Amino acid sequence: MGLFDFFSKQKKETLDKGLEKTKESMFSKLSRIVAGKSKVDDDVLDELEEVLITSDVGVNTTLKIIERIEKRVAKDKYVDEKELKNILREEIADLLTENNAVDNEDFSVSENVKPYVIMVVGVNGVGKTTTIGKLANQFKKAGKSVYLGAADTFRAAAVEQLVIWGERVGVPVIKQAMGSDPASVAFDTLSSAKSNNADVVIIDTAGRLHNKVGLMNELSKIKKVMDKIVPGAPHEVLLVLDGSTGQNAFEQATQFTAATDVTALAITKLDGTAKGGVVIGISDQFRIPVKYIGLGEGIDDLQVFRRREFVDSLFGE
Ligand SMILES: Nc1nc2c(ncn2[C@@H]2O[C@H](COP(=O)(O)OP(=O)(O)O)[C@@H](O)[C@H]2O)c(=O)[nH]1
Ligand SMILES: [Mg+2]
Repeated sequence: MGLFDFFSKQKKETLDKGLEKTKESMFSKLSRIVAGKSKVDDDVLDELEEVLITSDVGVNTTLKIIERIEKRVAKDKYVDEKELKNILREEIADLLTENNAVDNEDFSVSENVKPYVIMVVGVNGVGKTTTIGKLANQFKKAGKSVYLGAADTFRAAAVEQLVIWGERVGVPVIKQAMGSDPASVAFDTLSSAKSNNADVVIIDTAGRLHNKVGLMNELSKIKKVMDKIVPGAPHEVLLVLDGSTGQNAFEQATQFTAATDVTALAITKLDGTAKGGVVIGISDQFRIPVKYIGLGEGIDDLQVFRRREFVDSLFGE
């Protein structure tokens, strides 16, 4: 069982509320295609395919889902809207869980690895700093001592924002002047964390994807420096993706995972978007696990992604 692994009512409410728009959009489309029909025929399947694709599930994952449904309704063609919803829910849940029977947990911070280092990457504006603040809060609440490193030195506002999160959560933020070497900030952060016997370090970075080689070099340099101070660091490289950008998030996941060794994904801003289906596609298409989902700007609006819970919330009771 993970550190923060209790699924409270409040968490479920946050999840349900966050997925509301995706749900509404998906189900109004679904209702339309099955209205007045009692049979899942080729037309219904074609339209279902369109619903899933326009809900940002992605073409490959959609085709897999349709194939499963085709097989399933082959012998039992007469279904109503409620049954179709149920079939869809079950097939999506099964698809997402079949390769990976064990559901996600929080980052397992081992007592033997000190400090446990998480490097956070992703393009500007996706929610890296916010996710770091929320994560730091979760670790702190679990009794861990946390250090944050402001290695997004590209913009002054980025450093400032992390400092504000540090104050809010009550954890130290190691920073340097804007424009300084990110690897040097990472060095300082890991050194301080180590000498203070901290449990967790989270490093913010700048993600400038316009220059892939430059980004790759910068991230490798930061990693190399970390490994010198804490052998094996970073223990996790968390790629943050903005779920509200739909297929763009897919694209970014493809590019970043090619540029650096990403170990986990976080998909943010699922509240306020109808593109939440992207989580289904990304979770199916990438072998790297979606660990966290962002469901709002608040400090508690970050949850461990659990596939079954997610699908259940999306499809209601
Ligand atoms: N609604 C919503 N907004 C978010 C979420 N995560 C981040 N944001 C907002 O997205 C904007 C950019 O976030 P930030 O952490 O600065 O992104 P960064 O540039 O990647 O560090 C900020 O206004 C955040 O409040 C989320 O899960 N939901
Ligand atoms: Mg930032």
